[in-house]
Amino acid sequence: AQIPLSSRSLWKKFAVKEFSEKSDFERDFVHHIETTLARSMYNCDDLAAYQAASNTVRDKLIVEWNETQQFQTLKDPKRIYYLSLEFLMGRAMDNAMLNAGVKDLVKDSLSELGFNLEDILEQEPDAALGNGGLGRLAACFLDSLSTGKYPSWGYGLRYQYGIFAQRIIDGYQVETPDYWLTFSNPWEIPRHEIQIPVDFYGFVEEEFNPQTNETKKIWKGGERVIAVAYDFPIPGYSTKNVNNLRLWSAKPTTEFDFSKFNSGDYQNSVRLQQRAESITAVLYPNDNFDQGKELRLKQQYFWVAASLHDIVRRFKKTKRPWSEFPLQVAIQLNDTHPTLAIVELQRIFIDLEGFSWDDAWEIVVKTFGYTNHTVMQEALEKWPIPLFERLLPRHLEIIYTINFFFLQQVEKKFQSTYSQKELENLLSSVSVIEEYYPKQVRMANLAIIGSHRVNGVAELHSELIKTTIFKDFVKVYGDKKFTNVTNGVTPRRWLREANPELAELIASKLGGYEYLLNLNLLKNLENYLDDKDFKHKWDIVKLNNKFRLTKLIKKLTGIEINPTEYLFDIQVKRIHEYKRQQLNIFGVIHRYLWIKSLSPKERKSLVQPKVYVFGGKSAPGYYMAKLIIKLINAVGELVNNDADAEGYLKCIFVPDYNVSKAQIIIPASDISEHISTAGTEASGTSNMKFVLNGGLIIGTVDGANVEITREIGEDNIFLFGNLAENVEDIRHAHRYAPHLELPESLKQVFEAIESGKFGEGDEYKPLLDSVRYHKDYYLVSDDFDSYLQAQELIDEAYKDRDDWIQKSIISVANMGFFSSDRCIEEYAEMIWDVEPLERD
Ligand code: F58
Repeated sequence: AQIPLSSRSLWKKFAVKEFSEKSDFERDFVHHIETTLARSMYNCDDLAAYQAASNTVRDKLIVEWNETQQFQTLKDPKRIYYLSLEFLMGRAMDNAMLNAGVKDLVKDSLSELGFNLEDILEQEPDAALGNGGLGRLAACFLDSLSTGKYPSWGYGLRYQYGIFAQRIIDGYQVETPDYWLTFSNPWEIPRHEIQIPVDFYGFVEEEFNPQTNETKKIWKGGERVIAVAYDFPIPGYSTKNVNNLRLWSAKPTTEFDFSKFNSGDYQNSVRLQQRAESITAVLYPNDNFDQGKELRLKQQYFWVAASLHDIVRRFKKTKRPWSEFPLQVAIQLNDTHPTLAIVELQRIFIDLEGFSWDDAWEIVVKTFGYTNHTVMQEALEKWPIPLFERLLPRHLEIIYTINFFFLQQVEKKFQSTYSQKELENLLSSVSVIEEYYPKQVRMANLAIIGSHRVNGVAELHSELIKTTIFKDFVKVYGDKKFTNVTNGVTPRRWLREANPELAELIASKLGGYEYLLNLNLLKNLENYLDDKDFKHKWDIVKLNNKFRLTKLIKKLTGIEINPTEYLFDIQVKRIHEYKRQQLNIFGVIHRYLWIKSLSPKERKSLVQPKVYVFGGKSAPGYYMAKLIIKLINAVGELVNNDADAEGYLKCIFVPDYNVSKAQIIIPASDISEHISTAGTEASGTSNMKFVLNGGLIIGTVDGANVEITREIGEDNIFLFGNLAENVEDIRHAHRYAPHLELPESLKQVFEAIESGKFGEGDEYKPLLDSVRYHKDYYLVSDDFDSYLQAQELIDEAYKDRDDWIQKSIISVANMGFFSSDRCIEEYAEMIWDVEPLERD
């Protein structure tokens, strides 16, 4: 409804003004305390202060968010829609203040009002709607999209429970629910007026139209759920541009199943309603867990259907011809989880808008792009046909038709040059349907066929997908369809917010914070390599960050560490066999045994004191990963209490690793570990964050480590281990060696574990056996000695502190490439064909 012209001047007179002075902030803060929270100065703790402060900052965002959205509606540019089942946002408040440039103002105001900003910020729960790298990448991309002024929306799910909170009890991981919405969340705007019905199950009917002589398929859904929109404003840095992240929440329909009701089955008709809410109740903490799979597919369709409905509605409002759809809409699929969007859009065009198949399909393919995040076979999504058919009968039909036309095209292309057998093999490899028992839908194949571009997330990874899992698609399409966009991270959160002291030191040399918008400016730090005072300050910043981390460690584990004495060696990421935390902890044990073998005098002269810090969650059903966590904690228990190791070795497991802890942990590293078996880590992004914060890395020649090495120079990184190109041959050899011959170093470690030093030796048998007797799939034994050598080089290099600082500065100076702003520019140019839109 529009406001009559005669009333508009009144509206304009009272339009909300953003605060820009301390006194405005203070007035709004008190207003929120007294009205929004119904509290007073006599009844205001840190939590209430956080809520009032965040509401005040939020109000400022909302004004800009509204104006941005209105402006974009008016200009109607091409928009990017980033579909991700995960957005691992972390906290919003600090980021919002920094991006809006009001942090100092808020800090001073709060102090005048009797509060300490740092304590207030601690009150905010993390928005942890993601598992790891994939979800955090999506969050960095949103920051860069807003900062780069790209008209864009994120679409995801508003889980009531994010990734579980991890507790460590007797050394074991215990999962507890993360209910993050206990207090009202000021960073979301419920849009109760935006309610989109989503159907499941049911059947497909054919309708004959005698006029056109055509039959039409109509899907009659059997269960209806309502998608309610929640909007999260995403501020850009140093711009008034505020984009939107729309997360859907499932609600029951108000329609009632009267057949059940009338037959007296009231309880069941209510239960069906309650079932609706379960769709967005919880983020799946893993994917190798078969139970609950149907709900996961339901989540995917629920999200995709609601998002596409929204996107199509927005397009239709412009009254443009359908042929302009791909000129106005770019949809990026973050992994295969949203692949159903391809099918849903085709369904909308065919069944609801009455397009011909070919017209519809041409638009669909031009609209979508697909990002792959893994080469590991077991991680590729597949859905059993029987389940699919029950839940989404019409979509399955459409998939069959997509596949039919695609395979026909392949056959035509190869029938004259391929033998019958070769052709059959090719067809069965690229088919969307896997013909085993049960038959399955291969989502990656569908995503490739339905997109105009497929990208990997680091150079090595993008090459690997072309030569391994998707090689047959390269035969079909040539390699133009396949491209690379190396990942990046936002320097706003991962430098300025996480490491304010380093950010300020850098700003003092580069003439301000402009480098946060053009990270290549960091290169100018190389002008200060001989500046003694600068290098000294660089060193002090690192030490201060170590202090900050040891404070956190003390709070979480009770363990006290004097940071001045130790080199900090950190590995924080999801616990996975391929990421090889086991290699790291075996290395720690090796070092411990060595320290024990030395006399006190030898220790003093030979041992570089080190703290090993681990952090990360295991999927709840991942037995081996949980065993690794247990071993790390058991090693810590022994080592941290051994007088011989005092002052030389500490081993810490930081419980419940998350984004806000990462912001404290990452700036404190001297060395961080990125040691996946070569060819398994698609990119990695924490490697970039660590180096950007002045830490060096020990790593394998894997993922983005390769490009980091190219940028910063191989003198500034500690690489080790077998290369990806050799991994398959080594695995092959292992298969024919039922008992692997271990290197002497690893034998000692295994003996120590089996002797019961770290609790019941038997407990770790599966972990040791996976190396000794079960083919050592991740090449732990092959890379162990090379890993130890790299660690020795680190100890040696750390002794020359001046040279170490030099390495650190050179590394940071050359990290410009790894800004997620650069990623977004590459996507915009190569995949989306969109331009930024400046607000006037
Ligand atoms: C990660 N994938 C890659 N998946 O492992 C990492 O190398 C890369 O840097 C990052 O993506 C960003 O490209 C990842 O995090 C998941 O967590 C999936 C969540 C959903 C189920 C399957 C795993």
